[in-house]
Amino acid sequence: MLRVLVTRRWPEAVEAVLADKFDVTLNGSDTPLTQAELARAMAEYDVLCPTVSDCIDAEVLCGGDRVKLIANYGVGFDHIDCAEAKAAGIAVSNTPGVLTDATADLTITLMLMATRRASEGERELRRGDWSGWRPTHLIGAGLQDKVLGIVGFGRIGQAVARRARHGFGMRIAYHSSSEKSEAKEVDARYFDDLHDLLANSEIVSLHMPGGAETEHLIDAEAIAAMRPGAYLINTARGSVLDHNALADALHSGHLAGAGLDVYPDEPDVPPDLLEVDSAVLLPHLGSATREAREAMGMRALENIRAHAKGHDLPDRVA
Ligand code: 8YV
Repeated sequence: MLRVLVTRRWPEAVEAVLADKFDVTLNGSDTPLTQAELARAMAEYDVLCPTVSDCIDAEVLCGGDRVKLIANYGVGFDHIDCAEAKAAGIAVSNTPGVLTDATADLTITLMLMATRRASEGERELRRGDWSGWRPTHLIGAGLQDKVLGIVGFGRIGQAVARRARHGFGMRIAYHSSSEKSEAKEVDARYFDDLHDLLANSEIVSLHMPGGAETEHLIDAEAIAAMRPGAYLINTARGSVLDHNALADALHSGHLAGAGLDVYPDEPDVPPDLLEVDSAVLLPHLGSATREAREAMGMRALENIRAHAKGHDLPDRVA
């Protein structure tokens, strides 16, 4: 029976199915495993199931040669050194598709919270500072007819576009490496140049993968290219955005607001942003629905099953 290490607790229903089929060890602690523990696991288990809070770097991968599958619990896999895994003969899988709706819903949540100043208002109310209704109190921006610029038009970017277009009457624009046929369904305008997209959008939402290729794609220059009074939403990865530049743009008022779910060094949050009222800050909740988290576990399980039978992995990424 394959020995499987699950680095963080999964929903109980999925753990039960997994434990029925494999010899499973669950990290029951509330904290992630250390790098040394992860490295040791490479020698002690056949399958490793990490999450975004584990850094599976070259040093970890060199810890032993027993693990032959890394079945990631999540769609993004920039926390895994896939080139090194491939060189070591370790397969890597992810869980695409099953968290698309949950993440798109949270993106819309952030967009509404930022444009309607929801966090700011709730903080004011809880402090006891609300003096009652008045015509000019906490005025935000409506979404109807606004241009939503989507950077990265994959599954999640497209799901956000559908919600924004069909649910809120927004106009959609996008930037990605090539034009996508799915854009027709939402009448989306393609921008080959990222800065052109930024300059033409009132709200920008980031949906590109993390990793070296997209690191700080949204830097000070990109933020300067955004329209004065625009909003920036990030449910992709913290690494894609220069948070100092964002904090400056919020402080100066160049941007009217931002909604963030991800950060470069989680669980740390750039301190400058904590002080800005116009930043809505959530703790990486993109896939945090019962439905998505169970489906993610089942999807990881499908990959482990395929691996156990010597079949092709349904979701192989390396
Ligand atoms: C997951 C995510 O919950 O799937 C992803 O890439 O960012 C998430 O929302 C997280 O990665 C769990 O590993």
